[in-house]
Amino acid sequence: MTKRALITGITGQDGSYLAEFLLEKGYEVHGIKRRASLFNTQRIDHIYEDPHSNHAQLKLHYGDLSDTSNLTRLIRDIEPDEVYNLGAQSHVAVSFEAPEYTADVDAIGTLRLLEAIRFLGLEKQTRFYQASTSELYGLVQETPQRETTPFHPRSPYAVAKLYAYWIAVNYREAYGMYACNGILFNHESPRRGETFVTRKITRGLSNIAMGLEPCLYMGNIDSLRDWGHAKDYVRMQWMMLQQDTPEDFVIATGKQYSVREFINWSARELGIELEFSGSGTEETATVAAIKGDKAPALKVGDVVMRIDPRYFRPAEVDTLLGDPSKAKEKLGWVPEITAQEMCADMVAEDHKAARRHALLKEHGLDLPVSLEG
Ligand code: NDP
Ligand code: GDR
Repeated sequence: MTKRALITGITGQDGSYLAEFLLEKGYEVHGIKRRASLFNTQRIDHIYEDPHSNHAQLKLHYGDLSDTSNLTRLIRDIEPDEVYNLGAQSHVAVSFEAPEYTADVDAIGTLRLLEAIRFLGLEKQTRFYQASTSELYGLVQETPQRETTPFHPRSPYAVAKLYAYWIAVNYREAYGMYACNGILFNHESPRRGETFVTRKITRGLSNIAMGLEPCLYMGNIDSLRDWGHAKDYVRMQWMMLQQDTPEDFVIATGKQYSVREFINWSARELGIELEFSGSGTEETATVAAIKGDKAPALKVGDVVMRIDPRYFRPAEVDTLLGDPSKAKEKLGWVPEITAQEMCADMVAEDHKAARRHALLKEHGLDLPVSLEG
């Protein structure tokens, strides 16, 4: 029997990798996409199948996590074996600007899905994965963070995700549903949204190297994160739903680096040595040496990074470091891609795009580069 999966957030970073993974496993994959005024399926266009074909294994449906009747109808029609709830307003800084919307989608959206499954009598049939987050630990109470570490969320996003975490646990305990939380630490890829810190750096420095952008403006570069590759992490999302009993798992690499270190790695991938000087909001990064030909627009002494307090958060999560021992012991999961390899992968893709852009510019086809942070 072909298994059916429903993915909310299929157009996002994780949704796109998970859809690829499940299609390779032979699943019929259904995804919810939002109506937008421009196409928003770039991350899944390569796996898109003509809906007129009877054999299409990937099916997209319009919908939104804020719309109860839409979600209920979709679950009724699809009767999924597995639901992966990856849809969310997922940007921590934006959640301070739009706290109510974030709560509606990230917290109540999760409840809407669980309740639809229960209301339709599918609670013993449909397995549920909740995209929980290391942001739940926020102001950390223990290092490294594991499944038993107390939570202290530090943003409207994290508070909304706390509700989602507990409502998934509650439906498991109250109704015997197979529901689990993956408590995932930061994971990135060339498909990462452009305003998350790693992608902002790899894309920004690649653009600067090719003369498309003047300077990178950053927030708190002392922040410490445990970064993995999204490809490794979606494999674990599926594994969690294949066990005999539902459980929650921390997914992390167990290694921690600063944003400043990530800037240095990215620069080195472009053949640039940086020198950091000054402190606080006066800190800058200057080009100290250049090797190779990946940064034709730069010369020694150019300032490529400055601090802009606009990117500081009202409450910051300064440090996160996960302990993935449970995932390793119970599921045999270990991440295969290191943070440095992931960074190299991201810079390679962003530099390729910047070169393409610069070439078009050279031939008079000057497309604007979005500089939104
Ligand atoms: P993205 O921001 O890349 O993707 C989010 C997805 O959710 C997009 O498909 C987006 O649609 C969709 N979405 C947003 N709002 C709604 C809505 N109102 N209704 C339906 N869909 C909506 O996130 P990631 O792929 O990085 O993350 C996936 C999930 O994992 C998220 O829930 C995130 O909070 C969580 N998470 C992520 C981590 C990470 O490091 N990446 C770590 C821990 C948890 P559109 O494309 O139209 O914007
Ligand atoms: P995070 O990721 O908040 O951890 O949430 P993000 O990449 O946005 O920030 C990581 C750290 O970098 C600092 N920082 C900056 N961040 C951004 N976006 N832009 C900047 O200019 C900048 N300068 C410094 C931040 O302050 C922060 O400390 C991500 C999201 O994917 C969530 O959905 C997910 O739940 C968590 O990871 C785990």
